[in-house]
Amino acid sequence: MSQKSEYCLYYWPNLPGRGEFIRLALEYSGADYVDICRLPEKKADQTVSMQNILKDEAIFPVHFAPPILEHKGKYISQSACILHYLGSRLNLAGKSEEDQTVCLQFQLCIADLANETHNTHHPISTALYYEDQRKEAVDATTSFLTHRLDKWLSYFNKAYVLKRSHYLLGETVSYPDLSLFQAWHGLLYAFPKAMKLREGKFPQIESLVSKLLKDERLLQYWNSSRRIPFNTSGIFRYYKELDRSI
Ligand SMILES: N[C@@H](CCC(=O)N[C@@H](CS)C(=O)NCC(=O)O)C(=O)O
Repeated sequence: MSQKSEYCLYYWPNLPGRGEFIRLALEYSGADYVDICRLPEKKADQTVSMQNILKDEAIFPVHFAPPILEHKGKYISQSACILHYLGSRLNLAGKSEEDQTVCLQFQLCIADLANETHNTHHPISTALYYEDQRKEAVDATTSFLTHRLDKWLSYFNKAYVLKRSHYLLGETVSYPDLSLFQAWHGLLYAFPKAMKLREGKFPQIESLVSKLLKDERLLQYWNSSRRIPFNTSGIFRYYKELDRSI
């Protein structure tokens, strides 16, 4: 165990990215955790320790990329898998196995949306800089906004319509609610013009977001310096040339 907190999150220190889906669940539930790469005293060293986990052949299973969660001496990666693991432990995945499966399915869809959004600014390769694929990024963004954004938002919205509730599982907040909240804000940040055109078109998502924005458990974190604002790193980035009225 790297430290004394119950959970330890390894993720890049300066971007919300996929780590934010995990942070939101940990924060909302008041879990005892440390965001290890953001510890002020050892930021650089801890990022190296994260990279060492990825290289360590003594760790099974092997891990491909952050976010990585450490709990009780074991490591877990893949954001949806981490949240599935945390969901029942943090009381954020309903009460039954069926609820847990619903949460995981929904979270995997959010992970797919995250990948597609990332592809808008990195359509050629994640190994290249944005600046090396700017032209293609405009085409990829046009296609995403034209063909995919409404399809995804309609899908998420429909789940809440069918449940007739503010929350995916009905009564209480589950981790995919928090992730959708984050994704919605990410889309508003990355594509303000396109999202403006969609104002009022996905009322259930908007109602989830406004409900959560009144929830003290979330607000304490949302307004704190622990939350990393969106920026031009990570999944949801703002680039003027990709901000299209489509
Ligand atoms: N499907 C994975 C994606 C993980 C991922 O792409 N992580 C990024 C940061 S958000 C990374 O550091 N990738 C390094 C790489 O792919 O080489 C998840 O949801 O956790």
